Amino acid sequence: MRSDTSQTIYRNDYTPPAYLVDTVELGFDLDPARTIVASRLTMRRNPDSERAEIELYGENLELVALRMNGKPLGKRDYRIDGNLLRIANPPQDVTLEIETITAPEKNTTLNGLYVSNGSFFTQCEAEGFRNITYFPDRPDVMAKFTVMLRADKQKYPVLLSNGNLIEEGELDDGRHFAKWEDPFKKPSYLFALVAAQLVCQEETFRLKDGRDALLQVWVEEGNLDKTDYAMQSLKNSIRWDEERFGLELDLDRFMIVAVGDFNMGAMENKGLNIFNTKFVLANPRVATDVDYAGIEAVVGHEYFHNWTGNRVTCRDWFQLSLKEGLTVFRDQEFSADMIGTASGRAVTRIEQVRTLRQAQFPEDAGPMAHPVRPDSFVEINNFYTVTVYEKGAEVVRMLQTLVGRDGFRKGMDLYFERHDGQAVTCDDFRNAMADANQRDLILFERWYSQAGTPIVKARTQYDADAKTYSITFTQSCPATPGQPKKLPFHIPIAVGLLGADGRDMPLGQDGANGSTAVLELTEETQTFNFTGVGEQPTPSILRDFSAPVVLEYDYTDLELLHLFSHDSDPVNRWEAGQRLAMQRLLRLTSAVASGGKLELDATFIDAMRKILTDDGLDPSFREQALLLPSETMMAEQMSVVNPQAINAARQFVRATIGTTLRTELMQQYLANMTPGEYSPDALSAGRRGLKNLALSYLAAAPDADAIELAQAQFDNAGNMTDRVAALIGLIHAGADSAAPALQAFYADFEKEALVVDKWFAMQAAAPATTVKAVRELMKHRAFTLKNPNRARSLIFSFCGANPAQFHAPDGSGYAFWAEQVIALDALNPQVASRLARSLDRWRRYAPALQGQMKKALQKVAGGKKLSNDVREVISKALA
Ligand code: 0A1
Ligand code: ZN
Repeated sequence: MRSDTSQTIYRNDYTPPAYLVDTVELGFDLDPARTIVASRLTMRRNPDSERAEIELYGENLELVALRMNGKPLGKRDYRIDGNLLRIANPPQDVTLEIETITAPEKNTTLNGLYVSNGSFFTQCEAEGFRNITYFPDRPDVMAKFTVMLRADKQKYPVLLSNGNLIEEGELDDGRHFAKWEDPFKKPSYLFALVAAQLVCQEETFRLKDGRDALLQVWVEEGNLDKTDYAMQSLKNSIRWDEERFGLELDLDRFMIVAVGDFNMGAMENKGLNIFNTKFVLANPRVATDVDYAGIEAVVGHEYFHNWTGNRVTCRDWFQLSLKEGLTVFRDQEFSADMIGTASGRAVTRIEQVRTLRQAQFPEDAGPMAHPVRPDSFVEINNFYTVTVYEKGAEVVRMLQTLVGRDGFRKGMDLYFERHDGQAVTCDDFRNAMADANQRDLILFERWYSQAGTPIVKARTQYDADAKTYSITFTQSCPATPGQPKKLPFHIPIAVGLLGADGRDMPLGQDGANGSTAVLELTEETQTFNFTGVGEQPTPSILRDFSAPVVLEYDYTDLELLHLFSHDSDPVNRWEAGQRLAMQRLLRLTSAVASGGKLELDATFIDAMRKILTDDGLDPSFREQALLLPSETMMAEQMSVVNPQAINAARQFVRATIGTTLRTELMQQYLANMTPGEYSPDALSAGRRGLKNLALSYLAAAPDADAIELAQAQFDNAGNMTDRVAALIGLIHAGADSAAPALQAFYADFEKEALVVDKWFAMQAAAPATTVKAVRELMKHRAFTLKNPNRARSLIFSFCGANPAQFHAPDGSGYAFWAEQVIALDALNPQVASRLARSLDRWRRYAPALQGQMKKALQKVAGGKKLSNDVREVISKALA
């Protein structure tokens, strides 16, 4: 039974719950076909509500019994309307007893209680708990949970839930039980249970206040050799939160459980984090440097939610960024601090900027554009977006820039002092920051309420006689759905001025400290003056990417080259290189389209050579500086997107770099080998990154030497990072040895699901892989749509990471996409709905492609049993 609940929900319609829940006792008799859930709720009227009605949400449940204060309720005592069960005019204090039945083995949505590889898991955010039992399933209802689990002991030896284990024992018929109690009140979306055949790595860890906590990482038996890094990351996270924010683990026990079927990355359930295996399992044989970094970030992220999300939670789902933006910011800072070095910090910042441009800016300019705090939604699961997460983190970062690092800490302290144990709003967070720092942050609210990426245009003027330099900024923001006009944003713009010698000039400007000034733009147009400027400077604007905006400034090539060589701010140094590259890539794209001659100037090549060979720079920074803007980023710069021309232009630049810098690339390849035992530390990973980028440029202009190099690396690789890089090199070079290498790779790793995912993903993204080839790969025995990681590895990778093939002029890519969205939707709407977003930007393509895309969108829209998830995305795309 899928109830029709496809109405739009508005933020302004929020009303407090009529009844609050103090305690929840849950009893589970776990059975894959028929799980019986008994719930006992103690409830009381909410003094802050006028309404006298109990409202419980329930979906896909069989209601067996309902009792209020001991008396069975009959059909006349309550109403069920779609997913809402209402009891009118109940007494002041109520004890409800509810018995329901669900069939976890039939649940392919991975939302609520489900079975993965024979074991039970739950996923309750955002509204999954209502698939387990009837409950006021909204985040502002916080209650204390006690959970009794009963299950077959042999099949499910491990029984876990939130909080502390208070009792366990045997039952009849080979069953056993475990009783768990969570001492903290929490919203239902943080509930979790696991009943499984798992083993754990565990450790006791001394907290700052002297208490000992038990830390556990639970995995399937064969994976116990892959838990070290997750455990280490967990310990680092606990220490970091104690030191940076004075926040301690509030439980005696903290568990991480890995599951192979999971819709997202991981989930911060109180004391029982459930993770996609992708973000837990690692050893050098199966995981890449990127995987290791992902594990550190996600383990940190979920752990940090314990305070930003769990102790202080969201009043309603429109406030999602309250916990997500803040927690992403915290995990970003954690990862940066773990690296330690200044340029390592900058590299993490550069990667964040890349994600914003690659994914968030396009979202903010497309049909699903929404504010960091949305005003409405049909399906909340569609709003776990890069805007809520990554732009949300940028908004928090700007607050830190405005009030300073110490001021930010004061604001956080006040936030917890005021709101611990509460469900609150984004305004509450901003007010804590403002009040702790006596700052006016009223205008700053617009970052939460207005969608779209602001455009900041800069003009500069130098007066040699007066030795003054002025920068005039003008801001605007494109219209987004439902928001035709925008008001000015409060934008912190960090600025430095470089002299001809490449050094920072001391800044004579109010508020400047040292060589970088944070200018606060709050109006549409504002001019800032610098005094005592002895020579015409080169402006370095938006240092450290101080705001998520598009900066337009007419830099000359000479100025960009100057910044690329000298800017003391590594992020802007990188940015100058990106601008140089982007100008050329766009010019070449037009040349490809018009059949013009393709040429790359020596100036650009020389600049790349200089960075590549500058041994004074960290390898990881050099890698970033040499990476070209992606095809998606290029597409965002064009008024009419031509995917094949973009691809050809970018390939031309890559091949030209590969040819003209051959000697230097080879030198760097050899100089950055990391012999000896593998270590995922930032320095070694940076060296591997630069070495493998060199390899990829060499393979972009393949000669026998390059192919031999890739083959040798593939054959001798001592870790997955090098193995994958070599294999991609062979595939992209179109080498004859690519097919046997792929075969060997599969044979070596067929038992490692996460590596098989890589095997599919590499092929899906390869330039020569056509729609037809993807359809063939779908027939492979290891392929299944039911496992989200597997579906993502092949289908999402093709639709997202292979634009030239996906946008095949005959529309075959789109027809494939429509089929897969429909097929996935029947199994798992959340996953289908993410794939449905692939055509968000369809209106920006040439008319012929647009027509094909529209047809595919309409085909999906015509689907009879479409989920709310997919329907919302598709109807917004077509609107
Ligand atoms: N809160 C989790 C993300 C998450 C969201 C929804 C999920 O299921 C629909 C699962 C996880 C996080 O931010 O890590
Ligand atoms: Zn999160």
